[in-house]
Amino acid sequence: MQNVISDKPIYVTQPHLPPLEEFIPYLESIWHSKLLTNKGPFHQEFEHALCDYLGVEHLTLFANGTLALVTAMQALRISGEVITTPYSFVATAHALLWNGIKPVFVDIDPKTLNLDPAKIEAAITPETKAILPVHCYGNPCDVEDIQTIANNYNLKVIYDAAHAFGVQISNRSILKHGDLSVLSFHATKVFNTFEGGAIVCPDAKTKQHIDNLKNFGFVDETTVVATGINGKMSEFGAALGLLQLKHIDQALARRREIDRLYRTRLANVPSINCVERGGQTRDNHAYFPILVRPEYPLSRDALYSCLREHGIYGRRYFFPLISDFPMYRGLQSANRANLPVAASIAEQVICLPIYPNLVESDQSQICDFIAAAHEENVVIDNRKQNLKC
Ligand code: T4K
Repeated sequence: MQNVISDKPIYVTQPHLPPLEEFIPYLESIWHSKLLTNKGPFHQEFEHALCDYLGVEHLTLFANGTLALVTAMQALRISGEVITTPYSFVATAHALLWNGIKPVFVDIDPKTLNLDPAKIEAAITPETKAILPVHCYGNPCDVEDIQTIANNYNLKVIYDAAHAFGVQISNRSILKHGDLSVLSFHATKVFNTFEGGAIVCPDAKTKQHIDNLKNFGFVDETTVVATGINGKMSEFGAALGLLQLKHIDQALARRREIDRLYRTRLANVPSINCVERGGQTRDNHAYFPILVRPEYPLSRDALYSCLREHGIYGRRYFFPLISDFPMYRGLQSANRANLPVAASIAEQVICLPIYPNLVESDQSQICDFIAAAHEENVVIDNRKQNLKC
């Protein structure tokens, strides 16, 4: 384990970009028209193209996923309490606080790592107005059970689908579930527009309302009907998105190969579990999370550090839990005793590098490295902390 795997760092992800020369004509068009933002031609074209690609009827583009989440709550006039998962990126719950909404954390299912529907009902109070589940890593939530609970208690469901670009269940877009679904097109996502996001809406009226909200609440030149925000995607982002759509299938195919190789190579490493896919009929392989079980000779953090020392920058998505951050810690639902599954998974997870340009020999060595840590005489102290690799 003395060898450095790669002479350059391997990060958890690397943005997928089209050939630069293909983007130049789009830039020339923007420079020529001088239309930079505010629903320009690329914005309109990208919305249509994206609806076609994703198999949804209506969506509205945003500058990023976080603004889209904040606006989704505004659009449905959510207040009071919202049930959500602690096992996500912090933006999920921050979107609630920005709206003055109290997050109520509910534990996750040990298999899907998404909000556990069996635990939702116990957290519902008269103040509960909505459920905000996350399709974590692109793995589908239990959408049927969640909808049944929402129907029974008259709750809205807003999916944080930041990881779920292109995912389908039963050959249908997962984004069609719930009242709204929110996407992220951040640089680190499967599909990127540098920064970007979108809200998938059920009908034209909702889309129009959100279109107004993301433009300060203007409905015409002189009329403002709501306390809107500036959430608009620029023409630059929309143009890049249009071009990215031409390459996305190839990128997803490469991700599928990487996912398959990891699963094959890590299958026989004791105490390393690859998180199972969730039965989606179309996957996006957005992340490759492994769980480092307690029986593995190194602690999760020791393996994580050791990988870093060898230039492999996996990430512990999602550690710490959102509920452990200072602004959430004081909530009753943030008590770890309430969230045993999420707390345990957060202590075990490492997301390994996955992106279309990941070189097979590098990936192979990452797998060898993880296997070797198990097989070779790795020197550790009793608490598995001080690894010499
Ligand atoms: N909901 C969920 C469930 C989310 O996961 C997210 C975002 C959101 C909502 C909010 O959506 P946005 O408002 O972001 O659209 C990253 C991303 O910043 C964040 O978008 C993402 N989730 C989260 C899971 O991961 P960091 O702090 O881990 O990113 P960073 O900058 O450390 O990047 C990771 C690695 O990627 C770097 O080590 C190198 C590589 N990288 C990154 C960037 C930004 C590049 O090679 N080039 C780049 O430009 O949060």
